[in-house]
Amino acid sequence: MKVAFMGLGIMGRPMAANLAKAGHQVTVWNRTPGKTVAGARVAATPAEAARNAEVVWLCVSDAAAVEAILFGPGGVESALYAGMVVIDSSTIAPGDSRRFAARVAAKGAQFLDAPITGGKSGSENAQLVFIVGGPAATVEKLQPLFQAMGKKVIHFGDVGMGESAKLGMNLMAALYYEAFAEAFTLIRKLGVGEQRWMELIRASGVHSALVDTKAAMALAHNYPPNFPLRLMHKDIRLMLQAAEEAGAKLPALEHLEKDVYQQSGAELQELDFAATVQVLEKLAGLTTKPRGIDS
Ligand code: NA7
Repeated sequence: MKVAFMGLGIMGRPMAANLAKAGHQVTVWNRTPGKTVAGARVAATPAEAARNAEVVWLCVSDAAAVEAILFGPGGVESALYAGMVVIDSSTIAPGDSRRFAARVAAKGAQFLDAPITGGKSGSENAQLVFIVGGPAATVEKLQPLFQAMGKKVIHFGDVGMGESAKLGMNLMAALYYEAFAEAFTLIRKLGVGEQRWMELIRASGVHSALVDTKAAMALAHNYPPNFPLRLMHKDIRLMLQAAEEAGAKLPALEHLEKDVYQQSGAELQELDFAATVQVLEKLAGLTTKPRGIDS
């Protein structure tokens, strides 16, 4: 298929590369020039990338970025035509997805939300899970593209429902990691051996893939960004906003945002969100100095 891919960040670049690798005709655009993808053509503007594309795929930081790419100067809007599909893998508010869908539909094109989970490694290894909202027939039509980048597609209904489901899932990731981080801080203060304690966690019912990945970072005090802290903070704000609009109260998440994420300094923002444990370590007077991953 002819695909225009917008946003070559941690997640987007490997996604575009996997589309090209699977034989699709890919044109890429990124706000900051200079980023390239093997086998893909580079366009100077979103409109140029989108011209003649069957599908426009976005994966950018936030709703402001999606809006700028679609409707800003040199945006995709001028290239929209009836039958074209715009699909957005950014995590944004469900209401923003619906707003963009209405504007895209005014030009006869379709908009789907398809946020992703799997992190940097999932994107690189084409193991992403797509969490999709939009017309079922279009989801079906896009299967070859989903397959080139991921391992699973879960369809939740109308536009915006993918984002809603993603926010619920990331809420668990944020709080679950916080549970680990607080427990890890406590056992260090109590003098329990870290490696021996991990043996207990791995043998117990609280063990999970998330603990495996993030615990290795916390043990090494080394946080290469799989999912950057600033983006998890953005998602937590979206969850709290969605909860307020829907009339739900999320006390633990409110505390996490205020007491941990708001206290994370500028130096932590580009690190993986596992680096939030450093806020707790500082409060507890524990060292946060990097050490070898095997120590
Ligand atoms: P990154 O690695 O921070 O990449 C963000 C991308 O978004 C990158 O290509 C940025 O371009 C682009 N961006 C950011 N703001 C804008 C604006 N205003 N206009 C155009 N493009 C913009 O994020 P990830 O790849 O980890 O994550 C992407 C999404 O998936 C995000 O919603 C996550 O929550 C999930 P740049 O190179 O900075 O010019």
